[in-house]
Order: sequence, then C-alpha cells, then structure tokens
Amino acid sequence: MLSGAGMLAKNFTRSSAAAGISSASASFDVAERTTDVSILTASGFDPGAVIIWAIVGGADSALFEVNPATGLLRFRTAQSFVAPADVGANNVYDVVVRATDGTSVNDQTVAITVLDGPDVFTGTAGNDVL
Ligand SMILES: [Ca+2]
Ligand SMILES: [Ca+2]
Repeated sequence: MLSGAGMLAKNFTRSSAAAGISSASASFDVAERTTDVSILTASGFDPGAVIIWAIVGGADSALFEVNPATGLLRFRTAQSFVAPADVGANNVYDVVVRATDGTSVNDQTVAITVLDGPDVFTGTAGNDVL
C-alpha cells in the first residue's frame, strides 16, 4: 500500500528567539579621519539566511551608512577628533543598526568612539607656517 501523504507534511519551523547582532560590547573605537567602522555580523539567524542591514535610528544616524549586503558600517565622511559632529560633541557617535532576514528583525544600538590621532599637515612647495 502506497501513500504520499507523509511526504507532504514536512514543515520546517523557524527559531529566531536567539537571533541578534553579534557585537560583544556594541561599541567600536575608530581613529579620526577614517570612515570604516566595522563589518557587522549577525548571530542566531538560520544557517544560510540572507541578512539585510540597515540604519534605523540613533542620534547620529545621519552621519553613517551601512552596506545592506556586507554589513560594513562606516561614516559618510571621516570625522575629526577636535571638531566632533556627534550629538553631545563628545566623540561618541550613536547609531541603531538593524539586521533582518525577512522574518526576524534585530536592532542593536552601537556606540562608535572617535579617537584622537596625530594631526597631519600638508605643506606647500614653499615655506609653511603652522
Ligand atoms: Ca555623542
Ligand atoms: Ca588629532
């Protein structure tokens, strides 16, 4: 006796309770005058899930962009330590990043601290006064 019914009932349930953006402290240090912050990674999603990244909030969200496919978080323009552009002007930039696979949505607040670095002077062919 043959029956195909059992072959049609195979469903997969999706467990997303543990999904999250993996970042031990959700904070990063970045040297001034650089744009790349970090390539973010997501944990807890189903194996093989296609993660889409987006910036969804944060006081300084307008200053950042994230690559939807790679998760590379970066400043739109490099920041200066002596002239911070963040809210509060304390060189700590706050942004909320979202990872989703279309089913699970996970938001993570990330703090990026811009660190002071040696200042670079670009001279001209003649004598320069600093
Ligand atoms: Ca700040
Ligand atoms: Ca400096």
